[in-house]
Amino acid sequence: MRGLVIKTTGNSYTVQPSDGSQPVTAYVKGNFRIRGIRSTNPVAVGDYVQVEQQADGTNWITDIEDRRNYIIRRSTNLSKQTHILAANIDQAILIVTVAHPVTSTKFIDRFLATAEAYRVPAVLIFNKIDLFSAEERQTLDAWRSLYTSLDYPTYVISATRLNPQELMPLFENKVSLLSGNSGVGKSTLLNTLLGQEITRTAELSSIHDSGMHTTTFSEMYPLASPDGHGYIIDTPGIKGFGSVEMAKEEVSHYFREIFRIGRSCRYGNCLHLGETDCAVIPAVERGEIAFSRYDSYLSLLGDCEENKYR
Ligand SMILES: Nc1nc2c(ncn2[C@@H]2O[C@H](COP(=O)(O)OP(=O)(O)OP(=O)(O)O)[C@@H](O)[C@H]2O)c(=O)[nH]1
Ligand SMILES: [Mg+2]
Ligand SMILES: [Zn+2]
Repeated sequence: MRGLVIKTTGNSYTVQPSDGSQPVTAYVKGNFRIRGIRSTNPVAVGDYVQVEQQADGTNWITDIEDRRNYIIRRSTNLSKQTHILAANIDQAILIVTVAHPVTSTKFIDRFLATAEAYRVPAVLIFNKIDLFSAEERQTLDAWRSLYTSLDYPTYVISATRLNPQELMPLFENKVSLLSGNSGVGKSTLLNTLLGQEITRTAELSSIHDSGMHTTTFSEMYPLASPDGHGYIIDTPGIKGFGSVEMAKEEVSHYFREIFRIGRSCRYGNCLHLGETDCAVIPAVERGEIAFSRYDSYLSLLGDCEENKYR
């Protein structure tokens, strides 16, 4: 049968059969490898797999369908081994608050750039609007119109007063990854959407002595929607979504407007740092590119410099 992997533990997987029957526990043969990926875990949450039942009743994963996308974490900085946190993500959702606590635009832009790099559609949810002063509301409006102008879907909510049906269409029939700074209201929103207080079953276990691998057990939580089949992924590893290694030349590809305008620069490899006939800097000066976006771009570029000897 075909199914969706909704939970991984050390050596077993929970698979939700595509026909809607009860989830089953399945195992993976030790020598199972996916072409071209050196990963510490061959199967990840979000994978569509084939499961075959043996005569003794045990279920084995025999095949994995090609992934649309996946989010990885390098096991260690130096290692080429990677750990797949989740596969086939439909959208990455960032919860943002302009105050209490303030989410920096650098953090937002880093998240958006990472989502672009992984080819995962990104969505911004602005939360805690019940708390804002007039000035904070102005900031909210400015941020919202900036990101809307870049074609990112935005929502404005108050998670503590939310009727879950309001946001259900955004989550329904999709696998969503939830991210955001501490205190922005992720758990509040999650509990509302799932209709229950979820226990944090995502466990983190590291084998520090060998320095070889870190394992994250991931789980997708089903939505509390009567007929929808949406899932929300929330694991400790995914909280760090927003830090991916990029080559310097690549960074501007993940800032939509900088990429678009940068195509008019004289040099194809222009980093928009003051090169001759750069189209980006004049666009920043004219206000066509928001200064905060250019600033975030520079900050991400700076990170690449720092990491170049790693
Ligand atoms: N007034 C107000 N308070 C909110 C809102 N959403 C969340 N809160 C409160 O903000 C606090 C933090 O919310 P959490 O849901 O725990 O935040 P979190 O993102 O899960 O934080 P971490 O688990 O630390 O990452 C709690 O006291 C919530 O009740 C909102 O829309 N309005
Ligand atoms: Mg929380
Ligand atoms: Zn340029």
